[in-house]
Amino acid sequence: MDRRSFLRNSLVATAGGILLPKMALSAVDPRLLGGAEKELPSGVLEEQVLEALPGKKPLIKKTYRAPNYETPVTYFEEIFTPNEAFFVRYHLSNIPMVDEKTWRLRIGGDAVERPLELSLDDLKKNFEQVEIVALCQCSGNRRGLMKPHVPGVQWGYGAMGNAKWKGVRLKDILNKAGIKANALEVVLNGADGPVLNEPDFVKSIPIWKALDENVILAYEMNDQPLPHWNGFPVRVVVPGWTATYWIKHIVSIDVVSQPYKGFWMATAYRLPLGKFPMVERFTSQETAVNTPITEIVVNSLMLHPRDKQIFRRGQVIEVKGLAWDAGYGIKMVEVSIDGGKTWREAELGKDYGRFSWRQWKYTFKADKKGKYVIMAKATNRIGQTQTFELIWNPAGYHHNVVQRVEINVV
Ligand SMILES: Nc1nc2c(c(=O)[nH]1)N[C@H]1C(S)=C(S)[C@@H](COP(=O)(O)O)O[C@H]1N2
Ligand SMILES: [Mo]
Repeated sequence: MDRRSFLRNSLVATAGGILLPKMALSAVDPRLLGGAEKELPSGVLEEQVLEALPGKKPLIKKTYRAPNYETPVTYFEEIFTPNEAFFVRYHLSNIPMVDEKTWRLRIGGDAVERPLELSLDDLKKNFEQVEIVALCQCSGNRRGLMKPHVPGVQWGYGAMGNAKWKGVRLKDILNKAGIKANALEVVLNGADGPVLNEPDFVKSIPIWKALDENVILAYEMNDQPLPHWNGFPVRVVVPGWTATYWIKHIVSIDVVSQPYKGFWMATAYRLPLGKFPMVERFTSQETAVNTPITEIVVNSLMLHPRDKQIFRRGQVIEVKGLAWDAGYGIKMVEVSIDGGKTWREAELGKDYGRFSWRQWKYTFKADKKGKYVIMAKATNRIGQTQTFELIWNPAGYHHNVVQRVEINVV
């Protein structure tokens, strides 16, 4: 956003302006961290508090300027993450409250035939409405578990959420504006911006991805208008790709014929080439050594049992959690109760669509006393699976190491 609108808006709603109640000054209850407490750097653990942003439930505060708040894993028992508990991630601290009446979406760029300006009413009335369930996961989810540790927000397990998104297809809007043959990328910018001279958070996606029928501009989340902190009034939803491309408070979309070279594309959100499996590539942004992050890697989260939980001999133990991938679909989740020596297939829950996470469970009777090391590993329909060894990378992305949970049967 430009400097004039920054001055106009900054008094209203910079994240820094409001004094918030601290919900707890002690460390966050480990039950909300789902085991991440074992691996987070110690300074991070001690500084963590639960704090409620306006309109939100108390979430695990990581940083306040810019606002970065993690969802306690207890909310992941529900298939749809409640809007008030959905995680919040920002790079910059000038976050204006957008008025839906004056909000406009500008479509332009050198590879567009007819630049457009749309109001929220235009979006809702003149384009087909679609709904899609999709997991929104930060590229750096679980960064705090990286060893050696890397700089950046020290997320545990909760920088993600699953929601039902309603909106219009980006492709319908681009087609209305008319795309020239030389269109290469689509540049996305939101209403938030820097406070000083940091680079504005602007992202691009390849034109072929922008024209994918699953990519939408969403104005509803779980049947409600988007919460302010999750992109009111409209955000981009790029199912299957990490949330860095899911631009909130979207105000401009430019179809361009040249690779977009801003900081958040050229420098940040990059992976070493060849380290991770990657089907959907962003070739116009690749260099000889690295690539922008694209698809979410196959992953799972065990919600039960909890680490160090104690059970009685003869008790039936339910191992359960979630599994997800970039949208190929989860084929199976295998569970081990003997530290990885043997594996059994878990039962998959209802399928809410290929971009949604999927619940799974496996029950067994604990008929021996002693320690059990429980593990869960998801595999998708194209054969991708989770790793046992961390694939370390300097920005701390794509952590999908198989979890180990230790319980005691007495
Ligand atoms: N306008 C804007 N959109 C943004 C960001 C941002 O800083 N500004 N961060 C992105 C990143 S990296 C993530 S992980 C998601 C987080 O979405 P959420 O805050 O709704 O959970 O928003 C994305 N969209
Ligand atoms: Mo992110």
